[in-house]
Amino acid sequence: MTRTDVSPESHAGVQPDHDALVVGAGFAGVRMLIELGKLGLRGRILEAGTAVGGTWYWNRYPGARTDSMSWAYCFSFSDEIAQKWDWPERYPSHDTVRAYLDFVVDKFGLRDDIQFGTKVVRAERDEENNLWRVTTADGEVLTCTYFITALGTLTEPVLPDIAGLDKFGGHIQQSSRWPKENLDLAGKRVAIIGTGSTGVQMIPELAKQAAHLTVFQRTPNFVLPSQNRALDDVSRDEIKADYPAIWSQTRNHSFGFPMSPAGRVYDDVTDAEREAIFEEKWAKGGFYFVFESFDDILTDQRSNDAATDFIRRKISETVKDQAVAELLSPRGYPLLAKRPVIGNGYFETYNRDNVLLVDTKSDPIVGLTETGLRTQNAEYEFDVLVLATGFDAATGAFTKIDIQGTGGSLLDAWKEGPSTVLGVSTPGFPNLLMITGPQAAFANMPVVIEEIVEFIGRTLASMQANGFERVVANIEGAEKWTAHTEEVVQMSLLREGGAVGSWFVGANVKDKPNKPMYYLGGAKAFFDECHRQVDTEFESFDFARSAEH
Ligand code: NA7
Repeated sequence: MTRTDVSPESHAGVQPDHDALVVGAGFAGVRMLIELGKLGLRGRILEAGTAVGGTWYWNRYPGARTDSMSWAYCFSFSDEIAQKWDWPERYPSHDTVRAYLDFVVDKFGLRDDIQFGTKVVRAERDEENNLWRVTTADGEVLTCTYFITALGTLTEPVLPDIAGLDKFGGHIQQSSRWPKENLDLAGKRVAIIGTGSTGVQMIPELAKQAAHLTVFQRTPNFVLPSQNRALDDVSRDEIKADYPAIWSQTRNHSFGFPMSPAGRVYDDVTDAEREAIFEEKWAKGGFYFVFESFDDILTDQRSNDAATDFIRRKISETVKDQAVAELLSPRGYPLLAKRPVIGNGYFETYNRDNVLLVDTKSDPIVGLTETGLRTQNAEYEFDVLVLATGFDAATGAFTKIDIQGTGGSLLDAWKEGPSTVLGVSTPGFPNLLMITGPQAAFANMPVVIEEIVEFIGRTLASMQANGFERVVANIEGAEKWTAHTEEVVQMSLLREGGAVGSWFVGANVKDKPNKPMYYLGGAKAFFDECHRQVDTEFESFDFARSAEH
């Protein structure tokens, strides 16, 4: 860490309107506003949508729900909230998550500090006055000392590079822009491109609503059953009594889940025991299959192969038509090289008479037509096309704001890939603080968000105590963190993600540098590094104060 005193002339005395402007009213923005309040700082959220929710404001497609258990998909900082809020289901739907965030906003009286319908398009650093000048799409200009991004990591959709998208005469609906008033699909022929987490959640619901559903699949995914269920009062009371243990588990788990390590590896058990363990975790549902079965799934190919064999057998048992089951069975890449997908009756949906699976690997898409889609070997007609083709992960949202730092734009700075400390700060952009910026941990997001917000809070508190006004990641710190994010990917089976187009490593977007977009060394290691930064007086950051202090 370096500490600099800035000459008096450089503190010209232009006062910012706000101590902090926060972009985005999802978990990150809301939690940040609360933290700023604790520090006595004047914060304001600028949010493009008309309500809180962040990713859950935009992703309201049929079937949208979290893949994390509700009791761990929430804030831990307020016991009152934890005790007063009742989760209706094991995995909350998008509207439940929005309701939860509304509840938090009202409980803390934050609504007046959120400016809805406000899209930020530019943020320019004024170094001389130590402020950021933030411009909205309506032309409003606001100023702040700290420009804090809470943009979400899967925000900017990627549209497929398919010929004739403009030729299609029916309706095209991108999944994360689903209309609030919903789409009436009754009696319609619907098609969907994309079988990632979004497509897998949506497909069973679309199949129920539409007259016919055609699914265009390019790469089959390892889909684990959620085993979602309603929670009754007894389970809710148990959860509420258990919160201290839940928080302790989430903070110590590699992916921020309230789970314990399996405590065993591949060689510890016989084949029959292994089968029984997989069976039990499959029945338990969701990520338990991955994180509570064997601790070497990510590092021992045999362990990974055993898990993937088991999943393929489950697909074959569930789907009646074995040709369809085979098309749905992932092969040639390890479990976790792509983010595993959690489904709700996904494979069962292919037993319906009104669902058709088209494999676009063996019969590639040629383009859209006026009435549907043509592949090399066939033509399909439909009225509505749903695009669930993914996101420009981690950096995508930053490309939509023209962020100008001391030496130029953020886009230029990240041309070869992002370089940050903990995804929080990047050299050349003083007082730009990012909550889950690129290279932050990938894990259960509310848990990661809360740690990062608390880390930013500790940084700002330390600055207040020492009279500092500027903070920025130093180049050495950013280089070190970037090298470490790459190193951990190489050390695990995640290194195979690039070959299968994983958005973890930017491989799903044309011309994007194939660099880790997240820190994949585990949430616990990430949190430890946050704490180590505090303990070393923020060794990867530089601070400056005005000479007036
Ligand atoms: P994903 O996981 O990136 O999935 C996108 C899907 O779209 C995936 O199946 C892609 O196939 C498919 N895709 C993309 N472009 C095409 C084209 N041109 N043709 C055919 N298929 C295509 O995004 P999601 O929204 O589902 O999930 C993102 C995260 O949101 C999720 O993990 C949760 O954290 C929430 P591919 O696999 O590339 O062959």
